[in-house]
Amino acid sequence: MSSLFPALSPGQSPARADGPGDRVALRFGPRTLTYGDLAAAAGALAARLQGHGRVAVWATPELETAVAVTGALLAGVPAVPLNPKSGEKELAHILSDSAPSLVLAAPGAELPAAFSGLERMDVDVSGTGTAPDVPVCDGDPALIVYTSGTTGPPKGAVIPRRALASTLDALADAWQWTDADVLVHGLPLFHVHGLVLGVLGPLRRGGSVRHLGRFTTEGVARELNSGATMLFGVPTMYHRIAEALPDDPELAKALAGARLLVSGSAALPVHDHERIAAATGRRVVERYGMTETLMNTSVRADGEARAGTVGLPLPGVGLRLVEEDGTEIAGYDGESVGEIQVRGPNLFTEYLNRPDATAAAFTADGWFRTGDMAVRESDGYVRIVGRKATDLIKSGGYKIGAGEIENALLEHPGVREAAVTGEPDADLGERIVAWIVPADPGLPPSDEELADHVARRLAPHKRPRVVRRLDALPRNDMGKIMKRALVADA
Ligand code: MCA
Ligand code: AMP
Repeated sequence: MSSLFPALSPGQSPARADGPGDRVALRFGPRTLTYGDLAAAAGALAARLQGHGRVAVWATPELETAVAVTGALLAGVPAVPLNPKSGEKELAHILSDSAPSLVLAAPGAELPAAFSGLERMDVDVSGTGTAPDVPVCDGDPALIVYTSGTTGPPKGAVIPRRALASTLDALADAWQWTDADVLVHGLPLFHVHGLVLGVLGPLRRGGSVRHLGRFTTEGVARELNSGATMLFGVPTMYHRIAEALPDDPELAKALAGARLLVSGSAALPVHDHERIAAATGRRVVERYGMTETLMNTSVRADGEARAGTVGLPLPGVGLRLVEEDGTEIAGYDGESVGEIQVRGPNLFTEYLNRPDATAAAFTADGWFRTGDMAVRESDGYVRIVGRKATDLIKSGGYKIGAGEIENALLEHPGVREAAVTGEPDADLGERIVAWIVPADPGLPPSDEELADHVARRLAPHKRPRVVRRLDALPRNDMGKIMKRALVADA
């Protein structure tokens, strides 16, 4: 197949007056790499990675992560991005499930004990070398990204090279995304949004990305006011922007001057969309995706950004709404709710080591079941109205399985029973609520202790923000916890 990154191939860089190799590809704080630098550093790394099966990447929000993943892709070696804040249980699971042959990390990065025994390779962003000419097929695995389900530990979605290429090219078409674009974002680099769209996207276009290290409204304003053209964020980030806008004229000016503001990973509340539009004259464009499918729909740059809608299926993506009994909903009536099912070159190939889960994720005729419920408006726009599984929580744009947190809570000696739900939160979309029955009612574990316990075992973003203590959990005749009763009583 053709190269994932034409701008990194010798002699094929986009023809621009400023010389292709001298153009800035990546900027993380004060550190930058031009396309020439990146070709040399990722090329050198790719040469060192030859012959490796699968490599883990300690995905800190730094240049090294971008070089590591680019180098692995140039070498045809699948990369497994890891959350550098993953707790011991989560990390142990991902490492044993994905069985990487080494871990790539920034020099000086401290790796937890879970890595002992695994070879470490430091990423040298000033390395010089040439990527080997390796034969790759478009169905070859490019990334393995771990994603939570309702129960059990996260599953590794195997994302092929063709999915990266097709989703990024479809977005280029929808967003008129070119090598002239300079993207700003502060998203984490161990998920599809920040890594695939936010780093590999600009590199595939031959444009640039400025990563903020961590999201702040000040950083967004500074970059959009000094040459950046696009912003990517999760709704929590746009909520914080909407909150800051009334007192921040620099931020309002920055957003007003941007070419494109894009939100995804969760629903952008209509209130935040409208507040941003009123303060800046700009409407945020929503796109809808999933780790397993990359991007499915988007509002186009030249289309109408209607609050609460995620636009039209992207080029190449087949999308249908299906009723509970499998009947397809043909009409675009804005009312009939069905599950979104998709197919196309943007899809993952399998869950690593989980043929059962892979089979269950697809219909007999090959469509992927997203679990998201939607309607289609008269012009075909998709409006997402909910999710099939109440045990999946979207908090800060992260998908979090209730079962995973319940299992972690039950491992705490002070917890006898546990149930986890999500409840509406203006900032996070949903916040994680832990309902627990203490082992000793006279000495219940504190909120902080349980939050720390989950953060240490799984990840900080999976920690409960609220803990409620009960004498017993409501159960039906079969002994199953009735979560709806919990939420109703709150
Ligand atoms: C707090 N912290 C703790 C604890 N309490 N650490 C350990 N133990 C504790 N008990 C730390 C956190 O680690 C963090 O550290 C800091 O306190 C703040 O944490 P938190 O409140 O959770 O974060 P926040 O500031 O509220 O973060 C909001 C956020 C974040 C920036 C919007 O949620 C975020 O980055 N979301 C992006 C999610 C995303 O990219 N999803 C894409 C997946 P420190 O201060 O050091 O950070 S979905 C996807 O990819 C699909 C394809 C799609 O459609 O996009
Ligand atoms: P993840 O599995 O973490 O990749 O998250 C994918 C899920 O995020 C989807 O199944 C949707 O539920 C949700 N999602 C992503 N983008 C949007 C959006 N623009 N609006 C509503 N939900 C979204």
